[in-house]
Amino acid sequence: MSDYTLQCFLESGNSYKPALMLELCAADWQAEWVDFFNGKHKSSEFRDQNNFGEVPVLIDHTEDDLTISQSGVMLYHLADKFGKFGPLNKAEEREIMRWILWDNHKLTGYVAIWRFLKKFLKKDGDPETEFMKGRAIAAIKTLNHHLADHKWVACGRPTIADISLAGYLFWPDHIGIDWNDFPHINDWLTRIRELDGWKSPEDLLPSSA
Ligand SMILES: N[C@@H](CCC(=O)N[C@@H](CS)C(=O)NCC(=O)O)C(=O)O
Repeated sequence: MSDYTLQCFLESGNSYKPALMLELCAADWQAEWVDFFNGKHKSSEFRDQNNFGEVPVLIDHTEDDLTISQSGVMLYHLADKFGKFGPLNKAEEREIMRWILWDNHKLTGYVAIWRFLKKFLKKDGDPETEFMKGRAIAAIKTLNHHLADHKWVACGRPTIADISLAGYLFWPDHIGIDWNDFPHINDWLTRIRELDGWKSPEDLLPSSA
């Protein structure tokens, strides 16, 4: 058995976050596909391990099958386990957490729903899609502005904050965004792609197709 099991599916940027972290840390891990589009994540069996009924879930077999939900908590756990991409002091911890919380609420929180409505539910142009798009673009502008004078988001090196924020951003075609319009995000995504061990979501996660 591998050291870690990640319950996940390809279409999920939230799954990609811990998957990329596991890969960048050269962890011994396996993906376990969740049949999200048929509602597996809402089954009582799934909710027994994650009461939120959300994907991903990480199981750490090196710690008595410790089961973790929320990608941000997984990232902190893995940073701690591998001594990589994490904070080196309390000030860095606060800064990384600030960005991960903002990501979950304002960036991923809106980009993921915008993409879901547009790409999977084919509701492009509907009022709720337009609302999500407006909120997502506002967050994207904030990130682009910050990256104008920061190579990495939270500290002077890549951290789990970068991994979290980038979760959905390698799919610009799914939302019809052109990163050339947000050049600092474009350059930052290139830097992430250049990290040793980087792989795309398609290379890491099992597809529902
Ligand atoms: N903040 C959570 C978000 C997880 C999440 O919303 N996952 C989606 C799939 S990508 C999900 O399971 N949605 C089902 C729902 O919201 O009920 C995390 O980072 O793990």
